[in-house]
Amino acid sequence: MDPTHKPAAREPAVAKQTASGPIRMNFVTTIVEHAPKVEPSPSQLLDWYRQMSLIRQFEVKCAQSYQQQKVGGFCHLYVGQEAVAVGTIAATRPQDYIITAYRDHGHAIARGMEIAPLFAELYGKATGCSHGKGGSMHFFDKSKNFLGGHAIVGGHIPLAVGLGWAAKYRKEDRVVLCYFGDGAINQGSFHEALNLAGLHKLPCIFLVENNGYGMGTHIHRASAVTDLKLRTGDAYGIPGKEVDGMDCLAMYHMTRDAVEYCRAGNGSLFLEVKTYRYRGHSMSDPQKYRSKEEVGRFQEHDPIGRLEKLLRAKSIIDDAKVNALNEEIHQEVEKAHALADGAPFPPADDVWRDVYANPYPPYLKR
Ligand SMILES: Cc1ncc(C[n+]2csc(CCOP(=O)(O)OP(=O)(O)O)c2C)c(N)n1
Ligand SMILES: [Mg+2]
Repeated sequence: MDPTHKPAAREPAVAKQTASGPIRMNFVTTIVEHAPKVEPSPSQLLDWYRQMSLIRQFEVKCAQSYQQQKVGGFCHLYVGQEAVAVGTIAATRPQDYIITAYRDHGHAIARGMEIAPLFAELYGKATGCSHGKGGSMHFFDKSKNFLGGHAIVGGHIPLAVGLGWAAKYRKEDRVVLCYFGDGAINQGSFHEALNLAGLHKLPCIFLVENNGYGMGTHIHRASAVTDLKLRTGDAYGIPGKEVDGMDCLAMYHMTRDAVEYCRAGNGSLFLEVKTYRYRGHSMSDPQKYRSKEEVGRFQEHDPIGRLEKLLRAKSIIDDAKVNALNEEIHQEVEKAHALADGAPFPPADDVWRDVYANPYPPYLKR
């Protein structure tokens, strides 16, 4: 190589023609803050605190139930990441689509799904949100535009692009919020999907919950470029931004801006959310790849603790209110669990249902 060679100067931001008209190529990785900052009300803050606490207690009960062998299949807990689902979904409208990967309990609860059908789904019961056939990784509620719960890493990202395409084609006022883990970033599906979203300026927010690990592999051992927010601007014309995923308020404000940006027809966005899972990858993870000290360092920034501190500083809650709220949530979780526990399993011939959209006659048992 010529030692006098200097790399070419970076191409300046220019207007380029795309399939859907001119866009400004975005080499800058921050997005314009479009929406005026609207501070959440005390009741909203309290509601988010409640939701995060409900997710955590739900997950703790899931872990217990799993150990009692009530849960079939895999189970990936969301403990530590609660602020991401709660803060982001709070900034959406009910018509916006939510689609996520297999660590989906928090998103389903933040979207307003009842927890009894979620427990029932984990236990394989007929009253489960997916009739007991999906399990932990396939929570789903069409009525709430919560479109899963997907087990294949990166497999749902093209589906999110399809949803964005449909919304744009039908001129519907909808935004798609698509969550995935840092492990999905190097999947081909991610790159194919983001290329199309960038090309057609689809109303999609791609949100990577970067918890530092894909199963037991640290991101630095899996990715050539670990500053994820940089990876879609130059490549696909989709600006990226980084946010503290342990801060519910930061998540809310950032998503509010992002949703406004997409709704205004500016195209897609990519959000890198720095977060951390306190539990293992799944229930059967001995966690040999990290130390207790590392987990402890993140727990010092616990998202529920941080919001609680803010609520106390604003005199919205005190010890008595915190205790009452936690007891109320505990009762709600126990009641929902008991309901699911006592529910029937699906009848055996249910195995033939929900296989095809238009059932093939021999399987059409009823
Ligand atoms: C295509 C595909 N390859 C491998 C797996 C096995 N697998 C399940 S979870 C996982 C790690 C994904 O990590 P990440 O995307 O960071 O999500 P997190 O578990 O951290 O939420 C892998 C490799 C899979 N489900 N799908
Ligand atoms: Mg991860």
